[in-house]
Order: sequence, then C-alpha cells, then structure tokens
Amino acid sequence: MQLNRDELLRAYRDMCTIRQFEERVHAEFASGDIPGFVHLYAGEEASAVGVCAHLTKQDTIASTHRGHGHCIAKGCDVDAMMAEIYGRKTGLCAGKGGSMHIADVDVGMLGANGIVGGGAPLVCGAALTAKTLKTGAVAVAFGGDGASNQGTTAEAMNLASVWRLPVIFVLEDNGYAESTASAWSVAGDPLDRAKGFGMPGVRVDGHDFFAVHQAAGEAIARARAGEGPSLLHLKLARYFGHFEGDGMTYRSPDEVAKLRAERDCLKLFRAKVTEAGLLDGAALDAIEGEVAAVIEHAVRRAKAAPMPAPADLLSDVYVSY
Ligand SMILES: Cc1ncc(C[n+]2csc(CCOP(=O)(O)OP(=O)(O)O)c2C)c(N)n1
Ligand SMILES: [Mg+2]
Repeated sequence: MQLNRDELLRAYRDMCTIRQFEERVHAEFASGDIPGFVHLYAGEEASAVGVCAHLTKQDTIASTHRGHGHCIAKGCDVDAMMAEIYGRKTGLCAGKGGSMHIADVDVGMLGANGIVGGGAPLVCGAALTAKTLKTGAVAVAFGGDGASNQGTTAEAMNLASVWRLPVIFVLEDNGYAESTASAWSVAGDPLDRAKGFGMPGVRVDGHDFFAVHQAAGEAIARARAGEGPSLLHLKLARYFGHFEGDGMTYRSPDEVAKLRAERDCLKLFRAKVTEAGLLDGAALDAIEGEVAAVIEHAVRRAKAAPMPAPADLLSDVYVSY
C-alpha cells in the first residue's frame, strides 16, 4: 500500500507525538503532580498509528489501560488529554477519567479501559450498529497478550465471526502481562485461535510501521467489504514498566536499551523513508521540533488548569434522557 508524502509526514508526526507525550508523562509523573495509575505506550507507536491511519472519525476503536497512543492516533486533542491525565476540569472527560479512562466518542475513541479484555466485546456492539445501519464503519479492538487470554476476548471473537461483524482485533503482544511473560502464559499460537473462530489472522513485526499499515489495511478493507472480522498479531515491546513505578525486575537490565537501539519504530521509519528518498531528514527533524512545542504547550496548559469543583461531581456521570 503506497503512502503519499502527506500521509508519511502525518504518520511520523503521530508516532512522534505519542513518543514525546509518553516520555514527558514519564518525567512529569515522577514529580508527583499526576494522580492515579499511568501505563505508558512508548515503543508501541507503530501499532496505533499503522492501524488508525486507515480509519475515519466514523470508525470506532476501543483501547486498553495503556491507551494514550490509541487516543492520539485516533485524533483526540492532546491538550485535553494531558489535562485529563492531570485530573483537571479542562480534561477530555472533565478530569473524572484520568489516564485509564480517556474517551472521546466524537472522534470514535470509545475509551481506554481498566478492564483487561474489556474492549473486544465493546467493539462488537459498535460494529453491530455499523452493520445494522449500513454505515460502512469498522470497529477496532486493541488488546494485549494478557487480554488475549481473557474469556471476553474469546466470546467477542466468536460473536464477531458468527455475525460477520466489521471488526479488527489487534493483539498487541508486547511480551508481558504485568510481569508475566507471554511466552509462558499464552498457549499455542494466537493465529490458531483466529482460525478456530473462523477468521483470518496475520502476524507482523509491530515495530515496522509499514508492515502494520499493510496488514491493517487489508483487514480493514475486508471488514468494510462485509467479509467479517480479522485478527492482527503484532509483536512489539513497551519501553517503560507495566505502570509508572514498576521496578521491572523481571526484565534483564539491557533489554530496553537494546530495543531502543535496534527496534525503535521511529528510527526504523526514518531509515526506511530517507533511504528510499521519500522524505528527507530535515523534514522529520522539523516535525520533532513542532511536536516538542505541542507537548510543552499541553503540559503548561494542564498544570495551569483548574481542578474540578465539588459542584461538578455529578455532571457528565449519568445520561439524562
Ligand atoms: C479483568 C482484569 N483482570 C486483571 C486486571 C489487572 N491487570 C491490569 S493490566 C494487566 C496486564 C495486561 O496485560 P496485557 O493485556 O498484555 O497488556 P499490556 O499491559 O502488556 O499492555 C492486568 C492483569 C485488570 N485490570 N482487569
Ligand atoms: Mg502485554
């Protein structure tokens, strides 16, 4: 699938935005201003961006506890996301969700999710709506290797298949569920699970934006054509701990340094597009500078924003019919 210059620049900008957002949240969390639990997505950017590059606002995604990257790739406002993580009134969910519950249905982002395996059933509902109303929309469930072992995921894969729903299950296999290695906890081959539910499955290098983009494009085209769900098994890695504060005693000391040096999706992207003469290094450097300003602005705005007031407690909590 050939990408034009604008699409390549957009992909790099989105991946950079996620990376810098996460590196900054990592640093800011250490200062103690960010409340709650934070799980960072740095290292996995090619997955969110490679998949969401094919989606419109009408398409929906369901995310995980490690959701910042999915939100940015789907078009959530970065200032409002940062404010949400800081628990501020100006946050995307008025400061009531925090890192693990960022949502923006206006851009088709159905929510980060504290329930591991919670996204897969959700997207079946969204996809059933799309199918019933014939909107042509698709729904994507991102989930980890841990989530792949949840019963909810198996039920959702079955339902999506028997109802031929326009769903894509994106299995982000980053090697661990908390501190448990997926090599130890995931039985068999995830592609056999797809086969067992009668849907195609494909495994790709999740650090390679172009490989993810190609495989996602095919699965999404299939879903849009009414041919039902697919599974993408992406092998990738996270750079930070399971959550901020995780001592990562279960990883060898040089594991992340090696990943950053050899399997960084941003570096791989840069090498590929510059060697092929598609983009020059200066254009990519310029994007990195622009993104740095965007992140700086978001943090400054978030820190200056007010906290929700006690009177806000019950607003945006219940729907009034
Ligand atoms: C239903 C449920 N069980 C357990 C947990 C605790 N928990 C939070 S994250 C996590 C690991 C998830 O691993 P994975 O799906 O591989 O995602 P990753 O953190 O690697 O992105 C667990 C067990 C939870 N939040 N929800
Ligand atoms: Mg995992």
